[in-house]
Amino acid sequence: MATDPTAQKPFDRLLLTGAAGGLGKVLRETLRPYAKTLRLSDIADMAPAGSGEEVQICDLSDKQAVHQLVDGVDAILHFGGVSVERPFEEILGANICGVFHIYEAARRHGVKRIIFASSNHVIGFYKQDETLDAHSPRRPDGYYGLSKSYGEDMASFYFDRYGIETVSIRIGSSFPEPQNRRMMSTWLSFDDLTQLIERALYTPNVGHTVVYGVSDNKTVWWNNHLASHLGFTPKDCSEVFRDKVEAQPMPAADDPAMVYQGGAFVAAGPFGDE
Ligand code: NAI
Ligand code: 15L
Repeated sequence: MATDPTAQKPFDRLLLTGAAGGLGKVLRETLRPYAKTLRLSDIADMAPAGSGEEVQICDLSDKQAVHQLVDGVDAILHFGGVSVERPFEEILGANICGVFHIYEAARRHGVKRIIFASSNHVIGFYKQDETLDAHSPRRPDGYYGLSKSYGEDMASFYFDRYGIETVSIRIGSSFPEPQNRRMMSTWLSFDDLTQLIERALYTPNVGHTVVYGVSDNKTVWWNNHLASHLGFTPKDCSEVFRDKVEAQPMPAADDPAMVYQGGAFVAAGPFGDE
């Protein structure tokens, strides 16, 4: 049973990075009940601050700027960064230096809880007929997946060393609806994402918990038994979109989108050979 967010607000000020992005725009609306103040940040422009909001432009690769950004917040939802496969140099500043800056700033400013937007691409090289849990060895499918894997290790280290707790959400595909056959398995509705974030914020003693962010789809590749303490019970299911998705041409059986959990990401790159 989801906690009534209006009954208690455990956090005065929540920081959301990546607030100008696809998920950030959604969470800007749905996270409103969970804090007195939402601090919204991105490198890109955002809509001006409304009631109960603060807007702060910040490049995650800028250590000093991130330290200023984190000053005064109680918990962080780290959704900012490069969200697709790109050359390593682009991933390095935003995702790898960026996640380090966020954790160091959290340590210095006494932040005790982080929700990290990890990705299914930390395990993207598994085949679609395999079922994984949070202890399955990671098999990143590119520099982007590697950066999320590094972020999870950063979370683990900062818990062991400094007691900063993190829920790393390995988000599947969080869009208004599944866009292809693969996403029939990986889809995470916005409502289920919001519920999962609520559980990640409210559940005590999470240590470093890894949870797969996926809706209650008919066929899923990920088992969340190791994150059962969160009490995440997804409500939505991709089946309602099946006819629409299956009206698309069928890809070849050996297309990465049909073979690997990470889909087309496994075949992106190499970059910089030209
Ligand atoms: P998005 O690309 O729409 O949003 C990411 C935001 O990060 C953008 O607004 C961008 O301007 C910002 N950003 C990029 N570089 C930055 C930098 N150096 N400093 C500050 N901000 C920077 O991605 P989306 O779909 O909203 O995803 C949000 C997060 O969730 C990302 O971390 C992504 O990796 C993760 N995720 C999303 C999934 C999805 O299905 N939407 C699946 C798995 C993970
Ligand atoms: C991700 O990690 C990306 O951020 C998102 O744009 C989707 O491509 C998603 O994974 C996916 O695997 O569908």
